[in-house]
Amino acid sequence: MLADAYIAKLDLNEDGTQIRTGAKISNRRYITSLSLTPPFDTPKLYANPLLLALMKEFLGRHFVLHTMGSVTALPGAEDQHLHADYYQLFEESPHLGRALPSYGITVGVPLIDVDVLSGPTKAWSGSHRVLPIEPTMEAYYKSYVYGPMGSCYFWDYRTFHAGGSNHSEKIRPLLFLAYTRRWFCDLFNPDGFNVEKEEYQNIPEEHRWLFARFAPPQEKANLAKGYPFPQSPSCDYAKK
Ligand SMILES: O=C(O)CCC(=O)C(=O)O
Repeated sequence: MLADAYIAKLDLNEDGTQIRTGAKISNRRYITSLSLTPPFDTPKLYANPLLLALMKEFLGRHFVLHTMGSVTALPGAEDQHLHADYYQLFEESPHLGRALPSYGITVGVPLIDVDVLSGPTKAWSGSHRVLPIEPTMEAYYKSYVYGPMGSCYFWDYRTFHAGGSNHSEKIRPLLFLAYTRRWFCDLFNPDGFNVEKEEYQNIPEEHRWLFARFAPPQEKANLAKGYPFPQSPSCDYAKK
């Protein structure tokens, strides 16, 4: 259902070579923002219990859904440029950056069955821990990540990766959900994810903490108290 709704939403030009509503990010590859409207407003997608448990392991208990969108690789899309989703924190202190745990994780959900030829994502394992980065990437193990429709794979915001070429005749949509520690904010992120007042009101109460940055001011304080994960004894400020 998500896949059909997404493909229907794509505004392709007449010869299918461009998507009018998305921003071009590389040859025949477009990023499209998604709003929290049906069918993308389901907790089954953004609040999958297994996924949230994993995110808590990586990000601690105070995390939020930072953004949600999709990257579409049209047939014939070429390899995307190498990039990370955000920088190392404290670049001026490389020894510190290398030691820091994750502050953001991007989760990719293929909306068709993707294999190694139809637009996998290439990721360079361990590159999130290296500063300065080795530009040829030869020092890191390259993986091709892909999976059947509805599966998911994820990477650290600092991991170098790139969308792989699409040699198939099908459009390859990859939905993404990015979870970050709640203090993180990327002011220059072009994905434009936003939750309108009405959409926020439609989020079931038990999941609103994930969207805390869109909450009305009076609700923010309560959300901070109501994080669903057990509190560590050394960190009880959220109770106050
Ligand atoms: O298309 C992909 O597989 C990955 C895209 C990506 O990493 C990005 O646009 O930031």
